[in-house]
Amino acid sequence: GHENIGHENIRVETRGRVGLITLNRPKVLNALNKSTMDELVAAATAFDADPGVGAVVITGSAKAFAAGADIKEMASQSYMDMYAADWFRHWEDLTRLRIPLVAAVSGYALGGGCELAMMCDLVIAADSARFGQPEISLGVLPGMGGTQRLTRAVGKALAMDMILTGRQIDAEEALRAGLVSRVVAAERLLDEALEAAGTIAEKSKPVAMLAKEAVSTAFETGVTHGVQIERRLFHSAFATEDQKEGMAAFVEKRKPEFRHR
Ligand code: CO8
Repeated sequence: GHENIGHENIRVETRGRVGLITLNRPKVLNALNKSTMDELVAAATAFDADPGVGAVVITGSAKAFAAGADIKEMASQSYMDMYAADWFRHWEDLTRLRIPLVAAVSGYALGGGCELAMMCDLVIAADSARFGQPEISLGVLPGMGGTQRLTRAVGKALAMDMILTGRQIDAEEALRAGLVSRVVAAERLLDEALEAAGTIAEKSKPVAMLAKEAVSTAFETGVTHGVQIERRLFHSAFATEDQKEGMAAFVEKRKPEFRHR
Protein backbone atom coordinates (compact mmCIF):
# COMPACT_ATOMS: atom_id res chain seq x y z
CA GLY A 1 0.00 0.00 0.00
CA HIS A 2 0.85 3.67 -0.18
CA GLU A 3 0.48 4.49 3.49
CA ASN A 4 0.93 7.92 4.97
CA ILE A 5 3.71 6.63 7.22
CA GLY A 6 6.80 8.81 7.03
CA HIS A 7 5.01 11.68 5.32
CA GLU A 8 4.84 14.95 7.21
CA ASN A 9 3.97 17.32 4.41
CA ILE A 10 1.62 15.35 2.17
CA ARG A 11 -1.25 12.86 2.44
CA VAL A 12 -1.16 9.82 0.19
CA GLU A 13 -4.09 7.54 -0.63
CA THR A 14 -5.57 5.55 -3.47
CA ARG A 15 -9.09 5.90 -4.90
CA GLY A 16 -9.62 2.82 -7.01
CA ARG A 17 -6.90 2.89 -9.63
CA VAL A 18 -6.05 6.55 -8.98
CA GLY A 19 -3.26 7.67 -6.65
CA LEU A 20 -4.07 10.85 -4.74
CA ILE A 21 -1.38 13.08 -3.26
CA THR A 22 -2.57 16.06 -1.20
CA LEU A 23 -0.10 18.76 -0.19
CA ASN A 24 -0.63 19.28 3.52
CA ARG A 25 1.16 22.29 4.97
CA PRO A 26 -1.95 24.45 5.50
CA LYS A 27 -0.26 26.95 7.83
CA VAL A 28 2.11 28.08 5.08
CA LEU A 29 -0.26 27.66 2.11
CA ASN A 30 1.56 24.48 1.06
CA ALA A 31 4.90 26.22 0.55
CA LEU A 32 7.17 23.68 -1.09
CA ASN A 33 10.14 23.04 1.16
CA LYS A 34 12.77 20.39 0.50
CA SER A 35 11.12 17.64 2.51
CA THR A 36 7.79 18.22 0.73
CA MET A 37 9.63 17.78 -2.57
CA ASP A 38 11.29 14.57 -1.34
CA GLU A 39 8.00 13.12 -0.08
CA LEU A 40 6.00 14.09 -3.16
CA VAL A 41 8.57 12.72 -5.59
CA ALA A 42 8.83 9.47 -3.59
CA ALA A 43 5.05 9.00 -3.43
CA ALA A 44 4.58 9.71 -7.15
CA THR A 45 7.47 7.39 -8.00
CA ALA A 46 5.83 4.59 -6.00
CA PHE A 47 2.55 5.12 -7.87
CA ASP A 48 4.43 5.09 -11.19
CA ALA A 49 5.80 1.64 -10.35
CA ASP A 50 2.48 0.22 -9.05
CA PRO A 51 0.56 -1.71 -11.72
CA GLY A 52 -2.61 -1.14 -9.64
CA VAL A 53 -2.41 2.62 -10.19
CA GLY A 54 -2.95 4.14 -13.63
CA ALA A 55 -2.88 7.88 -12.97
CA VAL A 56 -2.07 10.29 -10.14
CA VAL A 57 -3.89 13.40 -8.90
CA ILE A 58 -1.84 16.05 -7.11
CA THR A 59 -3.86 18.63 -5.19
CA GLY A 60 -3.63 21.17 -2.38
CA SER A 61 -6.22 22.92 -0.22
CA ALA A 62 -9.14 25.14 -1.16
CA LYS A 63 -7.06 28.25 -0.45
CA ALA A 64 -3.78 27.15 -2.00
CA PHE A 65 -2.52 24.52 -4.38
CA ALA A 66 0.91 25.81 -3.34
CA ALA A 67 2.08 29.40 -2.70
CA GLY A 68 5.54 28.66 -4.04
CA ALA A 69 8.87 27.39 -2.88
CA ASP A 70 9.38 27.89 0.85
CA ILE A 71 10.72 31.44 1.06
CA LYS A 72 11.74 31.07 4.71
CA GLU A 73 13.87 28.03 3.86
CA MET A 74 15.56 29.86 0.96
CA ALA A 75 15.92 33.38 2.34
CA SER A 76 19.38 33.11 3.87
CA GLN A 77 20.96 30.72 1.37
CA SER A 78 24.08 31.86 -0.44
CA TYR A 79 24.88 31.29 -4.08
CA MET A 80 27.26 28.50 -3.03
CA ASP A 81 24.54 26.84 -0.90
CA MET A 82 22.10 26.86 -3.82
CA TYR A 83 24.68 25.73 -6.35
CA ALA A 84 26.30 23.03 -4.21
CA ALA A 85 22.94 21.47 -3.27
CA ASP A 86 21.69 22.02 -6.84
CA TRP A 87 18.55 23.36 -5.14
CA PHE A 88 15.31 22.04 -6.70
CA ARG A 89 17.05 19.55 -9.02
CA HIS A 90 15.06 16.70 -7.48
CA TRP A 91 11.82 18.19 -8.90
CA GLU A 92 13.03 17.06 -12.31
CA ASP A 93 12.56 13.47 -11.17
CA LEU A 94 8.84 14.16 -11.15
CA THR A 95 8.90 15.13 -14.81
CA ARG A 96 10.66 11.87 -15.69
CA LEU A 97 7.83 9.72 -14.34
CA ARG A 98 5.85 7.96 -17.02
CA ILE A 99 2.48 7.72 -15.24
CA PRO A 100 0.03 10.53 -16.16
CA LEU A 101 -0.14 13.26 -13.50
CA VAL A 102 -3.24 15.41 -13.05
CA ALA A 103 -2.92 18.68 -11.12
CA ALA A 104 -6.15 19.76 -9.37
CA VAL A 105 -5.60 23.44 -8.61
CA SER A 106 -7.69 25.51 -6.23
CA GLY A 107 -6.63 28.91 -4.90
CA TYR A 108 -3.04 30.09 -5.20
CA ALA A 109 -0.63 28.37 -7.58
CA LEU A 110 2.27 30.79 -7.34
CA GLY A 111 5.95 30.48 -8.11
CA GLY A 112 6.99 26.89 -7.51
CA GLY A 113 3.27 26.04 -7.10
CA CYS A 114 2.54 27.16 -10.64
CA GLU A 115 5.66 25.33 -11.78
CA LEU A 116 4.54 22.15 -10.02
CA ALA A 117 1.17 22.35 -11.79
CA MET A 118 3.00 22.76 -15.10
CA MET A 119 5.05 19.61 -14.41
CA CYS A 120 1.76 17.71 -14.46
CA ASP A 121 0.20 16.43 -17.68
CA LEU A 122 -3.34 17.71 -17.18
CA VAL A 123 -4.14 20.81 -15.17
CA ILE A 124 -7.71 21.16 -13.95
CA ALA A 125 -8.53 24.43 -12.21
CA ALA A 126 -11.21 25.47 -9.77
CA ASP A 127 -12.81 28.80 -10.61
CA SER A 128 -10.94 30.13 -7.55
CA ALA A 129 -7.51 29.27 -8.98
CA ARG A 130 -4.87 31.97 -9.42
CA PHE A 131 -1.65 31.34 -11.30
CA GLY A 132 1.44 33.52 -11.09
CA GLN A 133 5.21 33.69 -11.10
CA PRO A 134 5.86 36.37 -8.47
CA GLU A 135 9.57 35.57 -8.02
CA ILE A 136 10.66 38.88 -9.55
CA SER A 137 9.20 40.66 -6.52
CA LEU A 138 11.44 38.58 -4.26
CA GLY A 139 14.54 39.45 -6.25
CA VAL A 140 14.74 36.07 -8.00
CA LEU A 141 13.25 34.37 -11.03
CA PRO A 142 11.41 31.08 -11.54
CA GLY A 143 13.78 28.18 -10.82
CA MET A 144 11.69 25.02 -11.20
CA GLY A 145 11.10 25.22 -14.94
CA GLY A 146 8.71 28.18 -15.03
CA THR A 147 10.51 30.27 -17.63
CA GLN A 148 10.54 27.28 -19.98
CA ARG A 149 7.19 25.58 -19.37
CA LEU A 150 5.10 28.73 -18.99
CA THR A 151 6.51 30.12 -22.23
CA ARG A 152 5.78 26.88 -24.05
CA ALA A 153 2.30 26.66 -22.54
CA VAL A 154 1.00 30.20 -23.01
CA GLY A 155 3.43 31.81 -25.47
CA LYS A 156 6.06 34.50 -25.04
CA ALA A 157 3.78 37.52 -24.64
CA LEU A 158 1.85 36.34 -21.60
CA ALA A 159 4.86 34.52 -20.10
CA MET A 160 6.94 37.72 -20.24
CA ASP A 161 4.05 39.70 -18.76
CA MET A 162 3.64 37.26 -15.86
CA ILE A 163 7.34 36.67 -15.19
CA LEU A 164 8.51 40.28 -15.51
CA THR A 165 5.61 41.96 -13.68
CA GLY A 166 4.51 39.15 -11.36
CA ARG A 167 0.91 39.59 -12.52
CA GLN A 168 -1.41 36.76 -11.50
CA ILE A 169 -4.01 35.35 -13.85
CA ASP A 170 -7.32 33.80 -12.83
CA ALA A 171 -8.74 30.46 -13.94
CA GLU A 172 -10.61 31.87 -16.95
CA GLU A 173 -7.53 33.63 -18.30
CA ALA A 174 -5.49 30.47 -17.69
CA LEU A 175 -8.07 28.50 -19.68
CA ARG A 176 -8.01 30.97 -22.57
CA ALA A 177 -4.19 30.95 -22.55
CA GLY A 178 -4.01 27.14 -22.61
CA LEU A 179 -2.39 26.75 -19.20
CA VAL A 180 -5.29 24.58 -17.98
CA SER A 181 -7.63 22.27 -19.83
CA ARG A 182 -10.77 22.60 -17.68
CA VAL A 183 -12.25 25.03 -15.16
CA VAL A 184 -14.88 23.78 -12.73
CA ALA A 185 -16.68 25.09 -9.65
CA ALA A 186 -14.39 24.85 -6.62
CA GLU A 187 -16.56 22.26 -4.87
CA ARG A 188 -16.42 20.02 -7.98
CA LEU A 189 -12.65 20.21 -8.37
CA LEU A 190 -11.50 17.01 -6.69
CA ASP A 191 -14.31 14.90 -8.18
CA GLU A 192 -13.58 16.25 -11.67
CA ALA A 193 -9.85 15.53 -11.29
CA LEU A 194 -10.46 12.04 -9.87
CA GLU A 195 -12.86 11.28 -12.72
CA ALA A 196 -10.39 12.47 -15.36
CA ALA A 197 -7.61 10.45 -13.74
CA GLY A 198 -9.99 7.48 -13.39
CA THR A 199 -10.80 7.65 -17.09
CA ILE A 200 -7.09 7.57 -17.92
CA ALA A 201 -6.52 4.74 -15.43
CA GLU A 202 -9.11 2.59 -17.23
CA LYS A 203 -6.91 2.57 -20.33
CA SER A 204 -3.86 0.45 -20.90
CA LYS A 205 -1.17 1.85 -18.55
CA PRO A 206 1.78 1.16 -20.86
CA VAL A 207 -0.03 2.72 -23.80
CA ALA A 208 -1.03 5.78 -21.72
CA MET A 209 2.66 6.09 -20.81
CA LEU A 210 3.63 5.97 -24.50
CA ALA A 211 1.04 8.64 -25.31
CA LYS A 212 2.28 10.87 -22.46
CA GLU A 213 5.85 10.48 -23.67
CA ALA A 214 4.83 11.39 -27.21
CA VAL A 215 2.95 14.57 -26.19
CA SER A 216 5.73 15.54 -23.76
CA THR A 217 8.17 15.22 -26.63
CA ALA A 218 6.10 17.70 -28.66
CA PHE A 219 6.19 20.08 -25.71
CA GLU A 220 9.92 19.71 -25.11
CA THR A 221 11.44 19.41 -28.59
CA GLY A 222 11.03 20.55 -32.17
CA VAL A 223 8.27 19.12 -34.34
CA THR A 224 10.45 17.17 -36.80
CA HIS A 225 12.21 15.21 -34.09
CA GLY A 226 8.97 14.92 -32.13
CA VAL A 227 7.11 13.34 -35.04
CA GLN A 228 9.88 10.76 -35.44
CA ILE A 229 9.69 9.92 -31.74
CA GLU A 230 5.90 9.71 -31.95
CA ARG A 231 6.09 7.23 -34.83
CA ARG A 232 8.51 4.99 -32.89
CA LEU A 233 6.28 5.14 -29.81
CA PHE A 234 3.25 4.38 -31.96
CA HIS A 235 5.04 1.34 -33.42
CA SER A 236 5.94 0.14 -29.93
CA ALA A 237 2.27 0.12 -28.90
CA PHE A 238 1.94 -2.83 -31.27
CA ALA A 239 4.21 -4.83 -28.96
CA THR A 240 1.49 -4.75 -26.28
CA GLU A 241 -1.37 -7.18 -25.83
CA ASP A 242 -3.53 -4.15 -25.08
CA GLN A 243 -3.24 -2.92 -28.67
CA LYS A 244 -4.43 -6.32 -29.91
CA GLU A 245 -7.29 -6.32 -27.41
CA GLY A 246 -8.27 -2.67 -27.99
CA MET A 247 -8.51 -3.05 -31.74
CA ALA A 248 -10.13 -6.51 -31.59
CA ALA A 249 -12.78 -5.13 -29.22
CA PHE A 250 -13.57 -2.30 -31.62
CA VAL A 251 -13.93 -4.70 -34.54
CA GLU A 252 -16.11 -7.02 -32.42
CA LYS A 253 -18.22 -4.06 -31.13
CA ARG A 254 -17.50 -4.73 -27.43
CA LYS A 255 -15.68 -2.97 -24.58
CA PRO A 256 -11.93 -3.69 -24.40
CA GLU A 257 -10.58 -5.70 -21.46
CA PHE A 258 -7.12 -4.21 -21.12
CA ARG A 259 -4.75 -6.60 -19.38
CA HIS A 260 -2.24 -3.97 -18.20
CA ARG A 261 -4.38 -1.73 -16.10
N1 CO8 B 1 7.04 30.34 1.56
C1 CO8 B 1 6.98 30.33 2.90
N2 CO8 B 1 5.90 30.70 3.59
C2 CO8 B 1 4.83 31.14 2.90
C3 CO8 B 1 4.82 31.19 1.50
C4 CO8 B 1 5.98 30.75 0.82
N3 CO8 B 1 6.07 30.73 -0.52
N4 CO8 B 1 3.62 31.66 1.09
C5 CO8 B 1 2.90 31.89 2.19
N5 CO8 B 1 3.63 31.57 3.29
C6 CO8 B 1 3.22 31.68 4.70
C7 CO8 B 1 3.18 33.12 5.17
O1 CO8 B 1 4.48 33.54 5.52
C8 CO8 B 1 2.25 33.03 6.34
O2 CO8 B 1 2.96 32.52 7.42
P1 CO8 B 1 2.81 33.20 8.90
O3 CO8 B 1 1.39 32.91 9.29
O4 CO8 B 1 3.80 32.46 9.73
O5 CO8 B 1 3.07 34.63 8.71
C9 CO8 B 1 1.25 31.96 5.91
O6 CO8 B 1 1.89 31.24 4.86
C10 CO8 B 1 -0.04 32.53 5.37
O7 CO8 B 1 0.29 33.45 4.32
P2 CO8 B 1 -0.26 34.97 4.29
O8 CO8 B 1 -0.54 35.45 5.68
O9 CO8 B 1 0.68 35.77 3.47
O10 CO8 B 1 -1.64 34.73 3.52
P3 CO8 B 1 -2.44 35.81 2.64
O11 CO8 B 1 -3.77 35.19 2.36
O12 CO8 B 1 -2.39 37.15 3.28
O13 CO8 B 1 -1.59 35.92 1.26
C11 CO8 B 1 -0.36 35.03 -0.63
C12 CO8 B 1 -1.50 34.81 0.40
C13 CO8 B 1 -0.70 36.22 -1.54
C14 CO8 B 1 -0.21 33.76 -1.44
C15 CO8 B 1 0.94 35.36 0.14
O14 CO8 B 1 1.14 34.37 1.14
C16 CO8 B 1 2.18 35.38 -0.73
O15 CO8 B 1 2.42 36.32 -1.46
N6 CO8 B 1 3.02 34.30 -0.64
C17 CO8 B 1 4.28 34.21 -1.37
C18 CO8 B 1 4.05 33.92 -2.82
C19 CO8 B 1 5.37 33.89 -3.55
O16 CO8 B 1 6.10 34.87 -3.65
N7 CO8 B 1 5.71 32.72 -4.09
C20 CO8 B 1 6.93 32.53 -4.83
C21 CO8 B 1 7.95 31.90 -3.94
S1 CO8 B 1 9.55 31.84 -4.68
C22 CO8 B 1 9.50 30.49 -5.68
O17 CO8 B 1 8.57 29.75 -5.73
C23 CO8 B 1 10.74 30.32 -6.48
C24 CO8 B 1 10.90 28.95 -7.05
C25 CO8 B 1 12.16 28.84 -7.80
C26 CO8 B 1 13.35 29.37 -7.04
C27 CO8 B 1 14.58 29.07 -7.76
C28 CO8 B 1 15.81 28.95 -6.83
C29 CO8 B 1 16.92 28.11 -7.43
